[in-house]
Amino acid sequence: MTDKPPLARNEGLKTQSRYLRGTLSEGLDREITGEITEDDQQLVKFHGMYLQDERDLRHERAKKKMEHAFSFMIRVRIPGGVATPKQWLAMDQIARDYGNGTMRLTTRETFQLHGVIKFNARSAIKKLDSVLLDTIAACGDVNRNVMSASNPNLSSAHQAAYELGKNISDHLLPRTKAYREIWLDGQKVMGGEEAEEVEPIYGQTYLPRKFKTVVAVPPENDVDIFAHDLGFIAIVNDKGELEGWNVTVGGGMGMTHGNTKTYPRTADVLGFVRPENALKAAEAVLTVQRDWGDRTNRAHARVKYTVEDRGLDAWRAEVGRRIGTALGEPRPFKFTHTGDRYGWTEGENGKHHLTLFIENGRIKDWDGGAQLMTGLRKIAEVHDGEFRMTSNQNVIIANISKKNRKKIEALVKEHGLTDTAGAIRRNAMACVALPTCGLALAESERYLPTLVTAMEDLAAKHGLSEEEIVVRMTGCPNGCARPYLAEIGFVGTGPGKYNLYLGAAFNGERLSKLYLKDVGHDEIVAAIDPLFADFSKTRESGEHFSDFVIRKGYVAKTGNGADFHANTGPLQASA
Ligand code: SRM
Ligand code: SF4
Repeated sequence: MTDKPPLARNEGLKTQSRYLRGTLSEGLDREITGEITEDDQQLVKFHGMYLQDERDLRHERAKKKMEHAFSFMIRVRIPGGVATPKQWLAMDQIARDYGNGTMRLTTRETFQLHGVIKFNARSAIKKLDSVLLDTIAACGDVNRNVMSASNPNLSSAHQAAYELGKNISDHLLPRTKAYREIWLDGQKVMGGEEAEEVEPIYGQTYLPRKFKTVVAVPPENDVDIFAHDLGFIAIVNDKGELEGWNVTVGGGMGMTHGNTKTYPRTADVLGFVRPENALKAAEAVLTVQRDWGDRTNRAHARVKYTVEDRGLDAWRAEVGRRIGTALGEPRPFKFTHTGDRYGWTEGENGKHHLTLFIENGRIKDWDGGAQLMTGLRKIAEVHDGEFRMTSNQNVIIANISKKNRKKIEALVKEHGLTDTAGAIRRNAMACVALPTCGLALAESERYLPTLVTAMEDLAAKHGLSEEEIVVRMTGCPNGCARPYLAEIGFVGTGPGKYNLYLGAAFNGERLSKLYLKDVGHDEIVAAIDPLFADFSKTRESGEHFSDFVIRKGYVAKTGNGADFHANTGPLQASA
């Protein structure tokens, strides 16, 4: 008999945590330090927070023998990215009272706040609670914030996508009372520590790893469905009626440089479910992963590896068994793009929507530049619709009444908010990286705007100024801005150095391949220049840059790019 490998350390931690309590409460009260214990740092993630430190200050503080400048990053749970004006105003207030005075719209349709010191964390969460927002399960080994198609045109399919996402989010929410107990009223529920709480879906060890769910409405793939553990693709018939959902499993971005056992992977289409079975399908996929996922090695614990290990047929059979009916054959679908459509649109309900470009999702009043924080606050003060955060780090001022349109237009202009940007910039995203992300190897959010300017100069030189090219950057290989699904992707390898990836499909269905390793700014510009020149001269009509680099052999369509796994794209429905 072979010895079973031991469980990962976090498994024991979860078991002993009394449903995610650990010693968090005591740690928050410990006045001598801004830190919490290492174990509690793992547990606090399930409560939507990360303990970070300001990396720009590390050196200086170390010289003065001071502890790191610790603070929490707080991630809010907002299914489908829909927030009311009142909630926006509360977020704005919390950011200014307790955070670093800015807000971050993430790649998963929600807000993040940075710089909230431990002693202010409870006040911040209480303020969130007062507008019915919370942070539970925004991070941790659970189903995270569920994203749904953010296009506000509000067809019935878009409405159904939002409702499915919201229902999945509610249904798969941890039931522990620890969140309320620790952050809000402090009341121990039913005797608190001794209470026999049950997590009916998760059990006391929750999931092996994070789990991400999205809902898409073709032809838009704004949620980047193939990047996620679980996805639903709306199947709408010719009459505009929702017939059901194709279910996708096994997408994920994270990898580790030099470790070929880790890799990004696009999700596969598992099968089709009728609307009444969609929630059951979500629970089934999650519980299959709960039971089959690898609890011994966290680097191998995402759904994508379980799909590779067990095979799609086994997954299909087991998910069908748990739903109580076999999955149908996947239905045909077609995605055209992943980006947002900026500017004004009118919905079926006659209301207006304005999609604003927020560079890298950072909302702040820029010195001598756009006053994004103030402008959006003023809009929230008069807006009678809602805000919809997009998975491209932008925001839609949605459902604007006729009487408000002029007022909002004036505020947009006055504060330098914009629905226009160069073609590359408006298709670009960067993860946070330095100075807050503890895993960053290189700059991302603070550097990409400069690189985009250089790339747009090259585009102009080659007559490509209007060309939509998806560009994404991350400060490490974890893939938080989904760089392996960008036509041009940059992944940090060390200070000022990036791996350059090319060739992911414009519609998000195919991964990119490694083109150059460890290149800095000048080398990147030198590499892009001839590619743009050739593209400009020899592209075929309507051809996207990523299809061009494959056709011309700059990178392979299939197979590995250096440390890449050979997964070439999702299994498509046959039609
Ligand atoms: Fe991420 C870890 C930021 C979307 C894959 N991610 C982190 C942490 C928490 C760093 C850490 O563990 O200490 C980053 C905090 C930085 C900071 O200072 O704020 C972080 N991730 C982000 C955000 C804020 C990027 C952004 O600029 O918008 C996104 C927040 C999303 C949200 O609202 O929930 C964010 N992260 C993603 C995505 C994209 C997505 O989900 O669509 C991915 C790739 C998809 C995936 O999960 O495979 C992603 N983040 C990771 C990973 C790699 C996971 C893996 O399977 O290997 C890590 C590291 C980890 O989990 O060990 C990570
Ligand atoms: Fe941090 Fe890496 Fe995610 Fe960027 S990709 S936010 S550097 S973990």
